[in-house]
Amino acid sequence: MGGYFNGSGTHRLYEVLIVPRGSAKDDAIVLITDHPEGGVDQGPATTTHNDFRGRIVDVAELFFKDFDDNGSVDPVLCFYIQGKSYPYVTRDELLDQLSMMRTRFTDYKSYADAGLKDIFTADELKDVKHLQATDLETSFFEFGTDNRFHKKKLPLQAQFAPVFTINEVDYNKDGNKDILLCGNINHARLRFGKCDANYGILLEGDGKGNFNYITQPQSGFNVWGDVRSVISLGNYLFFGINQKEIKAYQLNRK
Ligand SMILES: [Ca+2]
Ligand SMILES: [Ca+2]
Repeated sequence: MGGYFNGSGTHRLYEVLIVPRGSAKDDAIVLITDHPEGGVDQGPATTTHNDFRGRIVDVAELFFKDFDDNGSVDPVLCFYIQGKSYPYVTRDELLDQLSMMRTRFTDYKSYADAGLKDIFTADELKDVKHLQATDLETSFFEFGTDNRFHKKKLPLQAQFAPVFTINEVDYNKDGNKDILLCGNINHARLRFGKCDANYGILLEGDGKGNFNYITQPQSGFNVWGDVRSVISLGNYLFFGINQKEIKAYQLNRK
């Protein structure tokens, strides 16, 4: 097998390893992300371009409140299209969630151009809670000498699918941290489709906060499915993938 990493689709492990960790000289490094599938997350998480990006002009917004007063919060995710904010949910989904909407939108046409203020009354929108997501890219934030984080773009391949795991590796043993991004979502709603173009994206760091994509043939990674955890044990990387066996990779000796 070619590539820096060899892996197995089963529990077998291939020989040839390395995967040194923690040996890098690095500045404080933080990757901040957030999950498109879960609406707007608070705190560190992951993000991606994916299909959401094409829908966003300015921001994605989440309005939430117990609109029908039944004890459960009703989230309404909205995207901007040509400058106007529209709910992400379809009419059917909205009616399933809020039965009071059945009389307001008796057909699809009436809902087609409806914005938030067309759906809810001013009284209902009073006290509504509001969150915004202005950037859905998986990005690198470098901690600068000014004690502030500065966003730096990652290669386009980092945006191919939602990222759920970030692991530091130093695959070429040059002392500079490299990062491995994994993720994917195969259970996205039909109108978004699958986001599964991440096969284990290895980005080589130059120690100065810049990262270059290492092609899949070069890296050897060919990880399919929804990766939700990657653990490094010694010279091995173990991949926890939804509804699949654990996959293991070893770093080839150079
Ligand atoms: Ca409710
Ligand atoms: Ca390195």
